[in-house]
Amino acid sequence: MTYLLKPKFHHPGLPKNELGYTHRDYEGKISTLCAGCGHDSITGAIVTACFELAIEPHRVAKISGIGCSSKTPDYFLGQSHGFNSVHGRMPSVLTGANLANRDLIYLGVSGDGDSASIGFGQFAHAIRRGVNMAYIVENNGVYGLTKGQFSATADRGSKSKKGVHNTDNAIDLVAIALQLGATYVARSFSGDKGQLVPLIKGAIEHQGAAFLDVISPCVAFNNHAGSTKSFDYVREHNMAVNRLDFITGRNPITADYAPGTVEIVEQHDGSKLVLRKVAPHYDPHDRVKAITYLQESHAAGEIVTGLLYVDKEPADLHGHLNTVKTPLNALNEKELCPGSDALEKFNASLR
Ligand SMILES: Cc1ncc(C[n+]2csc(CCOP(=O)(O)OP(=O)(O)O)c2C)c(N)n1
Ligand code: SF4
Ligand SMILES: [Mg+2]
Repeated sequence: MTYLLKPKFHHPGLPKNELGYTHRDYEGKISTLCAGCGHDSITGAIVTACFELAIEPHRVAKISGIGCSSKTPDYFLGQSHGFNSVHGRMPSVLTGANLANRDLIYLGVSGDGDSASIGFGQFAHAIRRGVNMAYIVENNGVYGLTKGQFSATADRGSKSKKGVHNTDNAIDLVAIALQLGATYVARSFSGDKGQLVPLIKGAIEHQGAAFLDVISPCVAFNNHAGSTKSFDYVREHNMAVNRLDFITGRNPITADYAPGTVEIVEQHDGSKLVLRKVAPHYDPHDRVKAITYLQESHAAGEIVTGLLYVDKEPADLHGHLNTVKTPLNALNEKELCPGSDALEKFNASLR
């Protein structure tokens, strides 16, 4: 893969977070994506979210598949663990890593081709198992890396750069994630940093399967009239269900909200999501209503963005399997191999 290292010098006056790190400490290599690609804005939002959350970089594992979107982990969190896997296989690699070491923060980065076509089964199973992760799809409606073929999230009737109409129905990954039991489900737009950064922070702090679909226009192959994933189309049809600030258990990031229009959602780990409602009566705690709302908005030609659903008390795969609190990769030989008596007892329990 081509890459360009970023020069290390930076302004000595750059603000630092509570760990003493600057924004620059959360960046990666210089992006080689097309100038103006939505994916670069998502990279910027991830850097800001991790800086503001004061995450220790060595506690993050960023895992991706193949595609322009899956290249982006090279451009953020240069001091974190990273694994660029195979097309559509990010979810299973992430699940395995998470089972081996539950102490890391798992950031799954994928594309719409990666997750809605070749990796659709993998996406579905990681979500339904409740793997503790922030799963981000950078959704441009095309296979950007392989020159702009329609992906499975391209809307029926949308037009390619060459003027071809898409005749297939679209997969809405947000609707599927809701149906499969994800405990944090949101959609955003790469061009809306004010909405995207708090949604990423919420997904990272959420202790369960968090899914975030980010519409991210491909300026090379999908930013023309007729595309439903272009900057202009999304700006015209975007309908935000809430405005969101994020407060960690330790440190208020922002508390600038008008009383009476705000709802504070406390997550399991004590971090708080502050929802500023703009859509009347929208309740982000009701899965069935979220699914209905999504369908109604889609029928009305709107793209709903914001936090659509959050479970305040999520359970994750480790909880379902009742694994020990110590990460499995930290267990010693005696703990992993408790001896022949224990094996005999276990075998007897299966007879
Ligand atoms: C097993 C396999 N099949 C096909 C490919 C070719 N391929 C590489 S990237 C890609 C699609 C990428 O689309 P998407 O995930 O939407 O990412 P984008 O480039 O749009 O960000 C395909 C089909 C591959 N690398 N591996
Ligand atoms: S081809 Fe599209 S998705 Fe890939 S880098 Fe260029 S603009 Fe971004
Ligand atoms: Mg794509």
